[in-house]
Amino acid sequence: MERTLILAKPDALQRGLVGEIVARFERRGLRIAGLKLMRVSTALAQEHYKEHAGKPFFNGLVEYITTCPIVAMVVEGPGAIELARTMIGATNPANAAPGSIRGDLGASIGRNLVHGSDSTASAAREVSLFFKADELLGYERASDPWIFES
Ligand code: DAT
Ligand code: MG
Repeated sequence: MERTLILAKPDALQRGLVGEIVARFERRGLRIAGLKLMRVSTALAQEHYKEHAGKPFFNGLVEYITTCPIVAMVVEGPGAIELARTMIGATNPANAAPGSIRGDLGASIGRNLVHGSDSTASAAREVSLFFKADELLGYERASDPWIFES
């Protein structure tokens, strides 16, 4: 079982695509463990994207992610980190496979709609940056209609 951080970024909210994005993860069979509308502070944006500090696009990236609320979500399931990355598609929508979120809905690398953690270590780090432990909820196994066997 893995958990990964998904962000519907400001362009997803501006374009009214949050429902579409959440629905894709639900339909694929990943479970929502946390979900909230929030503003990203400059400090949180810089920490979240710190691997990119110093790159030419860093300041624009931080500025953009802080301009408008985002929807932050934690989804869980077996292999959730890689599965979510595949569903999101390549960073540049021009290279993203049709059927992926960026490949179906995105057109620009700076407005590529969604973030997904890229490794076990980054998922753990990013989930804890965006969610407190008590904001992440489990499910009752006995009445669980989830598609994966336990
Ligand atoms: P990903 O979001 O696929 O994990 P990343 O971690 O390499 O991609 O970069 C984080 C974000 O930074 C990415 O979603 C969009 C932006 N970005 C990356 N490379 C860029 C570039 N060359 N020009 C503009 N924005 C870029
Ligand atoms: Mg990344």
